[in-house]
Amino acid sequence: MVNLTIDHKNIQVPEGTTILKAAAAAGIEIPTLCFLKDLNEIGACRICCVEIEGKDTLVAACNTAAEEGMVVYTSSLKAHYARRMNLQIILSQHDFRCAACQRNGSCALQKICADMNINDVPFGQSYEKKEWDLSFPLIRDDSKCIKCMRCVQICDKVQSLGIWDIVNTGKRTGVGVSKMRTITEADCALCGQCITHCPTGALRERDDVRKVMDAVNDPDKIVVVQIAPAVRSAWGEGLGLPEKMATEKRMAAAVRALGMDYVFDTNFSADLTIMEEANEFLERMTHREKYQWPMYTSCCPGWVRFLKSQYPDMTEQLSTAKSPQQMFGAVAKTYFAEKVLDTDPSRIFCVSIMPCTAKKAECALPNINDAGADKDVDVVLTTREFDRMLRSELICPANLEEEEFDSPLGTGSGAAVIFGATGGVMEAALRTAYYALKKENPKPDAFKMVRGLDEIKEVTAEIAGIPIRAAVVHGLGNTRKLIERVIAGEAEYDFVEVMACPGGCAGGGGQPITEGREMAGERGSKLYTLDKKNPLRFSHENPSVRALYAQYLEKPLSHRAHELLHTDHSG
Ligand code: HC1
Ligand code: SF4
Repeated sequence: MVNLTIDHKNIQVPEGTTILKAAAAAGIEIPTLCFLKDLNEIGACRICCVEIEGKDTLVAACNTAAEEGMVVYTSSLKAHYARRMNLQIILSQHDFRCAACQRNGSCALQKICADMNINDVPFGQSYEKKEWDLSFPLIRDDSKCIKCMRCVQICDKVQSLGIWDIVNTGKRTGVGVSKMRTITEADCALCGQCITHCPTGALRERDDVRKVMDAVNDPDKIVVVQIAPAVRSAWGEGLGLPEKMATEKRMAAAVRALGMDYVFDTNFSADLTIMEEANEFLERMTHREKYQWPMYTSCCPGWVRFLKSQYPDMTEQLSTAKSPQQMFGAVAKTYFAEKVLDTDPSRIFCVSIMPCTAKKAECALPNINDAGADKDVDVVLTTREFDRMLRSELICPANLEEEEFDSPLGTGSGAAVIFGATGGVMEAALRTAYYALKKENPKPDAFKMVRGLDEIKEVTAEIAGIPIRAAVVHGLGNTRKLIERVIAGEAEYDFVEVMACPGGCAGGGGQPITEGREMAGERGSKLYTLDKKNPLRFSHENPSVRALYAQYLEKPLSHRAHELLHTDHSG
């Protein structure tokens, strides 16, 4: 242990602890901009500079270890003025037209400048603005980049893709797509983790709010909305809504208040996915020799992009089941249009609210549209876009009464809502596989060993004498490790769930930005609570899914089900 004082407080910390952590342990918060715990502790922004008694130069608190007898001042005159000056230098290279920035209100730079009472920039301004394909779901704006390196580190160390790197030299040094590629040439999975970890507006999603409002205002369009499982665990964060107000039923009311015609639930089609995917898995197990193993889940489009670019030979190992988002679109524009509304599918405008940026690319895949209309899902909005849309349409959810989802595509089980947390798809699938093999339900929580935030979870579930070797992984770096182990023959599985984002969709790249806090665990817990409270715990018991099979699809893996609900991932 080492003893030191920070701002006159005596502190004892283990050897090797940084000044930043030591201060935090004593309740002293040193501001930072580039710091990302365990990933980016490089002192690049110099905002965390502190003064140490007896030393002429200031040090960065995030990468300087506390030493025995150190006397640290976090806001001495010298430290305070250096911090201000460093901020002003950053601002001199930053387009600070905050009023017209997507991150207005959630920008770490804006907040620190406000906290530091910065009201002038005594230097001339100069920043680069490079061309970018604005139709791509992920947008980089160099004029907002503060070269903190967070995106470089998250993409490299957590997602193992290394899409970003330092580019150019001298005064023009900045961050851009690595290896001289454009973003469309690079293998970006579109997970959006670089967006949620960017402190400013340098990275953002393509904003599709206008397209949705145009459809709402088009009298010929019937706007049908689906809400992804994980969105309900986070939408209130971006609006400052107290947790008890941010319910799924109040979200349904808010969607209606926006003028949408039908509010449905991706949980419905997550149950449908389980019916198809669990049966596909059992089918593959019956004809084991015909397939490469393991079978991988296919509902996360970031993961599917990753697999197709990094391990293209393994594409056939993906379940052919479309994601719940795409199954929903296909069902909305066939069954719902024909059997419920008796209308032409081209009148239906299908909007998804997703915690995800990769879903924007998924709905545009050429081979994903089977309902006969233009696209099965027309527009995907992230949770952040949904929150912005509510604000710009002057809707205050706190003033709305809770409302039910519409029927019939608005009913989902507890097994479906946990799709939004890492392990949830596997747990839901095992619940239904158990029923398929044993003709009776397991205890609803029988497979809870796949929950939690461990990097890779492995379990062998013995059902009706058949051992199912399952694994669950989240984060693409962890996924690469798992695949490499399988390739090397060090691990063998039958069924693997992969989610590209750490924590699963709860930590998705389209969720509200919570600077300095990883929220996936907390949001995931909310989803497990919703599962527990739901009287329906099994996908195969969803009455709306049963009706869909009885009236339209016949049975899982039927010819019609294959046409509408499966894909060969060739798009
Ligand atoms: Fe997900 Fe999924 S869980 S991929 O994270 O399979 O986005 O929430 O909607 O499609 O259900 C996302 C979440 C979501 C799909 C489902
Ligand atoms: Fe990397 Fe994901 Fe960002 Fe793409 S979206 S650059 S894969 S972190």
